[in-house]
Amino acid sequence: MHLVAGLGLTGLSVLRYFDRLGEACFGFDTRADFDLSGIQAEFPDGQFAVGSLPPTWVKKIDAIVLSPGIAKSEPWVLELIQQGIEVIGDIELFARTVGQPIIGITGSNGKSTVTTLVTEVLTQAGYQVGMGGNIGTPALDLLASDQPEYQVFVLELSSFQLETTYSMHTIASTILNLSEDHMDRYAGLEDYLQAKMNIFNHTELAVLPSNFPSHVFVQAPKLVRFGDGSPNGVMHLDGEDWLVFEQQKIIKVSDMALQAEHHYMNALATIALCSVFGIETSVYQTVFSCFKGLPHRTQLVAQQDGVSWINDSKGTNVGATVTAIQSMGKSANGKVILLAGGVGKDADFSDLAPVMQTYGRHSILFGRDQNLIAQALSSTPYTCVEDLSQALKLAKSLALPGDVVLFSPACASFDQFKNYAHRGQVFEASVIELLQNCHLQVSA
Ligand code: UMA
Ligand code: ADP
Repeated sequence: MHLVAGLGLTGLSVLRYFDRLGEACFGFDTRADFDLSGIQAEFPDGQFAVGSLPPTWVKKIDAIVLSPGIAKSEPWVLELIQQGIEVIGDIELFARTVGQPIIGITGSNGKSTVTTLVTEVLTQAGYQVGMGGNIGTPALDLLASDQPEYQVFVLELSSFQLETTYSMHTIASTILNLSEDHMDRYAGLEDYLQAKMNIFNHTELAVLPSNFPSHVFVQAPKLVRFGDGSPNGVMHLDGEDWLVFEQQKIIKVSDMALQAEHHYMNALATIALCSVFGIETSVYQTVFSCFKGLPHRTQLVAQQDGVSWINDSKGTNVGATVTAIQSMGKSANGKVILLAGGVGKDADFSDLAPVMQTYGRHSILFGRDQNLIAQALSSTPYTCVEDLSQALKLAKSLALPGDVVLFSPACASFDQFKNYAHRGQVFEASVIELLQNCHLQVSA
């Protein structure tokens, strides 16, 4: 019997998958306070446990379907592995089930953006596309009976999901970029990279950034690089900057709705991944000239007194926040006031200092690991505050016309918020309230 380990979104999708097949399975969550009532109502015949694994189950388990939030290195998982029990994830089950082409997307940053762009390009080109994975819809839910007959699947895959994925065949796959994340779960960058490398286990086309570590060997029938120094990049031709792919001008950079280096990289990765479908240039032009980015990714919330307030709540690691500071700093007339903090996931925050030296006016730090960020930023001006509301008031008092107040926490959110989206919503609502109140005070 299968043990479905973890009863979050993924676990639920796995339970539904086995339910559709008419296969009984055990459901288990390590959180002792996990509320089983919803799951028990949906699966009245299921057997569920929380806290610790019932010993009577162990000899009946053939395989574990492990949720991404549970590490394979947990002692109880290791014990079962030692007894010869196979550990797979929802993506492995998905890959064993579907016959349609799969495009796989991982990387430290830009995954959701590129997953969405690839989906939009293929949809615009006439394909019925199933988009899922780490982006939010568990992959197995794309196979439910109420779903359309998809012709191609586009999956955003986290390193956690790739740890338990072995046999997935992809028509095209990418590791978009590599910078530290989840160091509370991995021994180091190399360990984290090894998990991500599973995306290339069986791929027809491997898409890699030109600055991908040169010691890493990627085996694939075709390999395409994008970015600086590769033939697929931003090129100055006939007096204009163009995205060029395989010697073809795709779109003038000035015609793209999003302007910044990382947006060009995300677009190039999209073109490389979709190249296996022979997409017309006009399709890319339509998509890139319309795509204004996903919510909570460097989105303008308000402008007042020459100050722009930007929500980048999805900046959940140092690499994402460095990118956001650079792209906001380069385009601003003034300086960046950074609002950062939360759960640091054992990150090294030192890369924030040089970009704040170049582009920053002040950093305002909140949340659990604010002192770790403060240490890294000690050579630049910063203030630690209790919460977001204090951070916003201080930002308002420090900002000068032309400045950008950038909410890019470089951390996970779960010390003070439900998730990054909730954190972004609270930021946006608080900014609007603060600016409205200020306006009323001014006009009163
Ligand atoms: N947990 C336990 N014990 C359990 C099960 C879970 O303590 O038995 C904890 C985990 O440590 C984690 C939380 O519960 O803190 C959720 O874990 P989960 O594996 O149940 O997560 P799901 O609800 O299934 O959501 C997962 C992804 N979450 C994680 O990998 C932590 C979602 O990505 C993804 O959208 C969803 O599957 C569908 O595929 C979220 C995420 O934060 C957005 N991903 C990380 C990231 O992007 O950085 C990897
Ligand atoms: P992910 O799904 O990997 O978290 P997103 O597409 O949601 O990535 O973007 C999250 C944040 O990462 C953005 O707000 C931006 O600050 C940063 N980002 C996006 N694309 C890139 C890129 N190609 N390189 C570096 N940082 C990026």
